[in-house]
Amino acid sequence: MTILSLCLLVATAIGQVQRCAGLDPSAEVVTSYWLNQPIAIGGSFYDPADDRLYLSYGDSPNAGIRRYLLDVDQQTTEVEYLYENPEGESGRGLTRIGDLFYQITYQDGILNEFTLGFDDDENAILELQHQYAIPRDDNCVVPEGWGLTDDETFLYMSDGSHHIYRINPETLSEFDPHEFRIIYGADECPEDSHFDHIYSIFESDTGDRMEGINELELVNQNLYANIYDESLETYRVISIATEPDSESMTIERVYDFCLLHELLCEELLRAGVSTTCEGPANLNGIAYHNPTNSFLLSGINWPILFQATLDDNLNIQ
Ligand SMILES: [Ca+2]
Repeated sequence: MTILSLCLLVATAIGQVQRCAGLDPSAEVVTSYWLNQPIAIGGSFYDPADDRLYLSYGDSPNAGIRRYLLDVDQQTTEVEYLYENPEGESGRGLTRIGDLFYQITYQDGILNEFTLGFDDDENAILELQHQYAIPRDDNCVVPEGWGLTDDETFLYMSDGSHHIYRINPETLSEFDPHEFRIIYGADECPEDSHFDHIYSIFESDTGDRMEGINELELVNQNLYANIYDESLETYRVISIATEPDSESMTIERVYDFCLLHELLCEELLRAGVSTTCEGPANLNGIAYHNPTNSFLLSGINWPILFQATLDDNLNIQ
């Protein structure tokens, strides 16, 4: 798919779909890539250190972590299989601080910590170093694991509510995964578990809570998040200017990427993969691509990864 054909597809899609108003004027689809196999993406980030896109995916017992090399010319990807989660763990948010990779899992409440290594055949793998419990707040909320990102010091986790939880990785050893597994959903909470900080996210125009905070990406103090709702047709990405220790944060901008789903349908029809344009919907997975100051966006079981610029004035280093 060329940039020109993408432009034509944009025009076609706008004409055909009434409910989709098109891209935010500041957003532009740059290109796209075929994934070799659609997966239920739960979290993603791009690592400039090795020029790879890392994806955490799947529900138990088919969860894991893969990484992809993007072929700009062929608009394809080359995949490496880094880790398979054991049964009981569903892959959600994924990020890296220094040499450590972190994956949050879903309702089992586990934060996995890995280092990158190699197997006997010199294939890259993620080696599990520790498992921690997701810490809980003082009000005895027991969050699920949804999105995960970092600012190179702290982890930031979402749980599908209007909260974002800041976690200091240096305190993770205080959280016992076995304790968490046993009392998940119980009425009593331990007194020694807490988050470093909890943010509440509100809509700027109404002041309402923004529920469904999903996959996260923190870029230069701007926090981006996919928004989930039960309609399974949500394509919104919000941006928030973070203030480190404020208790509440207001959404600065909402990007509607419904057009990406229309582009996806067009490509599936063109490739003969689908004859109905029905199928995968929800946008999920947002990763900042440093070399091009753009974002890599995909969805749950989308076979295509889109690359888009969101804002001209991010001025990201
Ligand atoms: Ca991300």
